[in-house]
Amino acid sequence: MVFVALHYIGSQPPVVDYTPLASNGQVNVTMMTAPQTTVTDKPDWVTYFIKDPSTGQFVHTTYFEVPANTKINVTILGYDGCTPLRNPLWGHVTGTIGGVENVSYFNGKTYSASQPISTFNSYANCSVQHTFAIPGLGLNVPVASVTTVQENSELCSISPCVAPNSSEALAPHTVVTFSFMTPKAGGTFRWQCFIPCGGGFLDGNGGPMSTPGYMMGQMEVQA
Ligand SMILES: [Cu+2]
Repeated sequence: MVFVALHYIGSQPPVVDYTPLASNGQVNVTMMTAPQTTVTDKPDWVTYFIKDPSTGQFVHTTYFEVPANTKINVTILGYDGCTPLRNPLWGHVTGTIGGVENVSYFNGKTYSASQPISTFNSYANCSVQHTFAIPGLGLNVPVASVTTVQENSELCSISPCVAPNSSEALAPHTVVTFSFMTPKAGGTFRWQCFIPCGGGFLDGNGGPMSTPGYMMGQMEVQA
């Protein structure tokens, strides 16, 4: 039996602690992107959620903790629709093991086979929804989106998108997986989305883009 605590530090979002679950030098971390945040008082903001491995529930936070010198296997359930990147540079996968992310597309009925992708052209195609980037580690992962107009019009409307006893999990989405190594020394690493996805804010950079718990957060590395 492993107890995983959610740490609360002041008014910060809670920290989902994956450290006790690491074994054989690796640990699995699961996140979700969502087109809205119906569990908060900002229901129209786009957001990330992180899965609490002890309850299986998605917590509204972007703060998580992992051990140092460990392979982090990340799964992002990408439930939001596409938005073009402002800088094509952010369409490149960097800092992951193998230089790729693996993407499976769920069109509402079936999952496609997972395929490795290293570069997205979000201007040419509806292909990216948000990014997961840790600048301090050189990590940049464009989160693939579903690609068709129809899929983008059938997105999940209640977040988190896999609420129990809900049909939301059947909404079109992607499953993005990738791995990276945490550094040998501990520390706090800020991460963020580089898509200006704050709809309704100046340049798209306000609101969820600049508020911890939505499109930016922290990875605490425990030495
Ligand atoms: Cu974003």
